[in-house]
Amino acid sequence: MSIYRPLHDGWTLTAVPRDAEATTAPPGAETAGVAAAPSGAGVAGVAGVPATVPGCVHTDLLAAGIIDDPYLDDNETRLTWIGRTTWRYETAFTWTPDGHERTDLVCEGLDTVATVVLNGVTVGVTANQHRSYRFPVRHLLREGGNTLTVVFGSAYDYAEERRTALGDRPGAYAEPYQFIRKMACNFGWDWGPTVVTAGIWRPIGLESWSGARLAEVRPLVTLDGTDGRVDVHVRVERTGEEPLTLDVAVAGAAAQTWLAAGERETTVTLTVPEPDLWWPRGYGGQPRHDLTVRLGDQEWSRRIGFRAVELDREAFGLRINGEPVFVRGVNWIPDDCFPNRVTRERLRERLTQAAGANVNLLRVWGGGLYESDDFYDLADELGLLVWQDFPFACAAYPEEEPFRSEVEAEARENVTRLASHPSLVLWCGNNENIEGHADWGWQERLEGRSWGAGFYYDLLPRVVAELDPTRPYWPGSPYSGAPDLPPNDPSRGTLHIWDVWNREDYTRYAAYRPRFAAEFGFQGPATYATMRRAIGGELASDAPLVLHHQKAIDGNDKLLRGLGEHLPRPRDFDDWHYLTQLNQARAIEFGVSRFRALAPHCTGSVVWQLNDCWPVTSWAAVDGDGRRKPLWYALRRVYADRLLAVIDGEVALVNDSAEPWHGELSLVRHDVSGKVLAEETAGVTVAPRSVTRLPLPAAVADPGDPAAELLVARLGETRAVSFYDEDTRVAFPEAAWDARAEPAGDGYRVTVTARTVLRELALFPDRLDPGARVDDLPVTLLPGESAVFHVTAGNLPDPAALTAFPVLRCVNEPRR
Ligand code: BMA
Repeated sequence: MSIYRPLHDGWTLTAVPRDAEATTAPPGAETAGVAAAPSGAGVAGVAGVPATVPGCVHTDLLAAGIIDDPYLDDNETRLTWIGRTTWRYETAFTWTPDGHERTDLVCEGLDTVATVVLNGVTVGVTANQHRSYRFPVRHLLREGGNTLTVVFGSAYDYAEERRTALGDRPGAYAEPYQFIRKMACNFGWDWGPTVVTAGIWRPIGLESWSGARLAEVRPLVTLDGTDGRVDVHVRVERTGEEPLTLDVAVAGAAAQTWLAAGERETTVTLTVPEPDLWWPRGYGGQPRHDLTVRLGDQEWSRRIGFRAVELDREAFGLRINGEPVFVRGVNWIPDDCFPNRVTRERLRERLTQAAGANVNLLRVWGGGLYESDDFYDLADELGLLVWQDFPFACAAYPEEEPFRSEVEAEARENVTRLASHPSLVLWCGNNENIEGHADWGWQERLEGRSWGAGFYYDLLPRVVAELDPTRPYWPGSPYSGAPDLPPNDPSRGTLHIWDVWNREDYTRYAAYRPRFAAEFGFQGPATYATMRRAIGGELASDAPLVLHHQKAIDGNDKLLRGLGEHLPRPRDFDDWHYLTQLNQARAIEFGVSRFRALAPHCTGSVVWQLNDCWPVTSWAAVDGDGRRKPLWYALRRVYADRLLAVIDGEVALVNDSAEPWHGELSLVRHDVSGKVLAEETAGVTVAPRSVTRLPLPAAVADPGDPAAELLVARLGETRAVSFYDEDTRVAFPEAAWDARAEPAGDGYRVTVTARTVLRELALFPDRLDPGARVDDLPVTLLPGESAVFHVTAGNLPDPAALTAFPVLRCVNEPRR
């Protein structure tokens, strides 16, 4: 029986003064000399701090009260020395011989430039956050007391030294993130702070074993007609040459095989007749089966799902089990700058939020990580497809050593580690590096130096083809299908749309006919409660601390410019917050509804971005404290199975469900007082998984006065209200309503009855209680109509505040 013993206790953390580094720092670090020495006295004093493992320096220093929270105010700016310091983690443990032949020190994740020392002997020197390491240490262990030390050199020193040695490479940011195999966005991004971490970020422990060990299991699952097939590739590590017996079983199928002396690898194929298939959500269930591999008393087990993946490379169309799937996706970034804090519970909450917004795919973006096993396991459970970028983003990457070997090793490890997950349907080479090389002037600056092409076009596809031919590989995003084609061509492959947000009004989305929109986004501030928690002092759009939590170039100017003629100019912070959040939601609703209406020419929409890693104004739908912004509610609407949208004189009926959508389509033109001016009805049937576009009949297409009329379209439960002109030109009456709040269930029920038209009535209960949430927002009401909001909250001292400014708002509310 192998024995695993975590080594998570008794750790301390010490800053190593620069003059003491020579003996402890890994090669490279000592030659750098570029790093500014951090304020000497402070660093020297950091010694013997209790440390959490798995964890990182920032969270340890925070827990010890040595630093202020990097996520609050502008504390970030005073903490840059952490990434430029050498850190020593140390623990002592007792050990007694356990009778096994081998004992390995297993490090599941070291961030990043690490020297691992056991009882004074260096057992490993590593520099890749994306890999795990195993060191045989039996010969170094002592009966009784042992010490384990992991010294982390400065990530900056390492990266800057490689940059000097290999020559600089262009990138979207000045930081040297492409010169170290570490989560790139840790060096700061246009939504993330610069908090360059170090630490033992994943579990570490001792594993003892004898004879043989299951070193690697790589199940490749496909369908063979209606049968499920799994090729289980097994690699063992062994100390002797006795024959080994392997037992493999899944869903009632089982096989036994032997490894003869000297053999270390084998493949067992199991066929399961007509298994229930795993489907993405919205297409069927997510049945999973325990796949077990036994070697003696060791057991490896994962839950697999039977499904097949294909990618139509021309359209960039995903087919699962032969069925084309329109991707309703979101981009995923690391959920915390300190990924060791991202627990399974937190991932469950975030992925459930994605599923709750009717999302069916997460794209794990290349500036982040290969995520944890929990992430993919939850995606399997929830039926969320996963597109995984290899971790390269927004820069030219050097292909010279040590990077070539590091990239190959991390790719091999992670392709193997994630092979069992039915949710994982695509490997992608990088984010925007092919585009950067083609379109952002990199070629001149590279002067012939390597930029990553060898990774994206050769190394990575070879690794995927060798280790996991069941999954498609795509060299990058955006990408048009061949290296010589312009990468960001809307008519081919994947497209990133960033002229909207950076320069153009969001109505420009209408000019695009993408085959697959893999990134497009629009910013909005975090929820009020999140901003209030993270930012002390005055909340004003131009307050220095508010601006510190905005990392995009000219971000706040773009937010204001983006309001265009859609919404009025804000007069104060409350307006700014409400209107820019609303505009974010509208912009994305506008884009997504158009892209969905273009199906099947368009095969997917992946909104930038689902989540945030800290409290910030960003493109996210869920903010850094996990609160849902108005965009989240908009995604839920616009990604619903059934979407009704009025687009350019047509009604688009999108039915992305397995059942036909039929009923009576009602189209009513009103004036802003609610009076019916024209009415049309038509019986419609929209076939499953299809889009029907009907021209608006003239009576409802052409308003008498575009500034004073609106159109209500309805089919069954689905209703859409649209105006004939932008809100800033509509002659809205001043909003009037009757509202009451009463306790209900675990919170309050707020009923609002409109006396006038109420344009996008929304409730923001987090203004009163940071824990309060509302079930839906916004809703446009005509006079006489009512809306009922359910607010989940503790005890509010004054529930009536739920019915008043600034909690309850609409676009045409009375001017204060
Ligand atoms: C794309 C992404 C990210 C970035 C986002 C917003 O380029 O790939 O790098 O955060 O746009 O600018």
